[in-house]
Amino acid sequence: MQANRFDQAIVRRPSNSCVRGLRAVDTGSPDLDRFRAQHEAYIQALRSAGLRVQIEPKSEEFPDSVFVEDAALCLPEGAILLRPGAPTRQGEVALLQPTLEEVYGRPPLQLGEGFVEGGDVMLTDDAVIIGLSERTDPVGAEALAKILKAWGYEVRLGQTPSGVLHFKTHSSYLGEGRVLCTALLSTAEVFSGYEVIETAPGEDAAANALRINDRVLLAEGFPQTQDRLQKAGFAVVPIPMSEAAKLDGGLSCLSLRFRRGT
Ligand code: CIR
Repeated sequence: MQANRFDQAIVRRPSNSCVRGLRAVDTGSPDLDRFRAQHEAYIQALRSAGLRVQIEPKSEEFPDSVFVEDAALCLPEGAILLRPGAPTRQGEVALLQPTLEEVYGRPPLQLGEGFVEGGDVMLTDDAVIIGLSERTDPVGAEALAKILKAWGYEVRLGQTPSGVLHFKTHSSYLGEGRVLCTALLSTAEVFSGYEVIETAPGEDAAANALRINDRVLLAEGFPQTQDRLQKAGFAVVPIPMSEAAKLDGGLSCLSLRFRRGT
């Protein structure tokens, strides 16, 4: 299966309330105008990569709801509503339910128990890696693994490094058996069998990249990692991400990407 071949995406506009979004370290709140402009540039980048983008309205009730990736998992076989570990984010799941039902033409499956956030779930060409974290617990990971195994996926459990929000905060699947990740994750057992490309020193925040079809979207401002990816043969598109980054958000968090049918 080609994990990075997509034709659709779902995004949600940033709300005014995003200034109250969760963050591990407060480096200031996002500038709303700049965040909206960067979000628009992100949507355009998805379209340029060939995706039809469904744009959901902003939700003032949920400050972190712009980060749609965490509330659901979308696969060719169907959508799964997840259970975010952050209490303030749990209501985001119900917001996505009607959208996913409409897109797939049937109700999404539900994760019955435990907690999983989509930022901890990495789809590769031959497996799904679930990283245990502060937001994703073993009960949730097992519940998700059960659904995925029934669909024929190999599931690997990994560990999100302590102090790191999500597994994919520090890693991305680049396709063709290659993974981009920080030095912290580069020796992880869960990546055995994959070719690892490390982010450059001081550029950990570049690790949450997005391979979509023929290109890699990379957060702007990480020239050495960009160079490494280009030397490895990838067409890299830099995307401004300063405002989402203030809320610990990266490129993957801002969309659900998928294609219908295998
Ligand atoms: C949070 O802490 O939940 C949000 N402020 C950021 C979520 C980022 N999501 C992701 O990496 N998948």
